[in-house]
Amino acid sequence: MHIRVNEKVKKALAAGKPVVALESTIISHGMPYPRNVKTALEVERILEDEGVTPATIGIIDGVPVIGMDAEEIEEFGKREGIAKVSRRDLPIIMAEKKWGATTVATTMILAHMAGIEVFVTGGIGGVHRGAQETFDISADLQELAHTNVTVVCAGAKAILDLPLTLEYLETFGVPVLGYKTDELPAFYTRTSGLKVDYRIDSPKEAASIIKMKRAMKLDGGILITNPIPEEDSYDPKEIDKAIEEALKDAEKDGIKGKETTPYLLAKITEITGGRSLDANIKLVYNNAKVGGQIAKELCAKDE
Ligand code: PSU
Ligand code: MN
Repeated sequence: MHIRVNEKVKKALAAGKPVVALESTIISHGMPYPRNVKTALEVERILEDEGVTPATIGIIDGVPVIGMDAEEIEEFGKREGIAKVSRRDLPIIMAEKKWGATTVATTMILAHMAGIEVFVTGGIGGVHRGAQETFDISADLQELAHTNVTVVCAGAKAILDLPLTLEYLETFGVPVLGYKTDELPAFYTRTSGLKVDYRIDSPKEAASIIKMKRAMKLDGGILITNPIPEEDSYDPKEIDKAIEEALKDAEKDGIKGKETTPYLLAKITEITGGRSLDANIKLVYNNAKVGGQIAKELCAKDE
């Protein structure tokens, strides 16, 4: 095996105890230092409080680490030049023994290799606005189409084309579930005006769907979309304005490909004077809680 699973995670998995995977692109390309590190450690604490073992995944000197320790997370948060690693980048970064931050796609791949079924993050990548011209569709969506991991997120940011993202997921057979909502949440806001396929109202319901899919051998992920708490959510008009401005700046600066998402995230933080970052952090905490509960239900013995 080319991956390193930390002892705590190994033990929990062997004992059939709940483990939740966490990504590292959100740390090194999604949030500024030092709040990225603080957030990553707090997410782990929330999971531990739920009785769940966290496994933050990142690539260190070419080795995918399933469950980085606090020091490694700290280094991930401040080190310059860590590559953003999606599926296509993985063999290169590993062979060349580099550091790499795992996207949703790569975290799913590595979590699945380690035997982890639930993964918590903020937002997934999707079909970008203007993809009809640029073909910019995140590899996260193909990973959801093929890899058996349940991803808990707060929907997708309106930097993306949300209706096309849902169409794409439908085509590739990915169940999109709303957690206590009928609508796809739009990351900073609870609503998008778009319906999800199904609403679920408890971690138990999520677990029973995951188990049924597993029993039927229907490969691919499940997307659970959990809206940001009301009190932390952002004014939709205000955030839309910030997103429009960020998109214009990206075009002006000629930003393309894998740079697009990190650029837009940083711009939105800048434009909102950091307030979008507060919302971003809160929604990740909220997802950790729900994802932890789902992981626990999955491990619970059937009555
Ligand atoms: N969306 C967010 N925050 C993030 C990301 C997406 O709201 O941090 C990160 C995730 O790691 C995701 C990646 O997998 O960006 C998608 O990048 P791309 O669009 O280049 O596939
Ligand atoms: Mn892209």
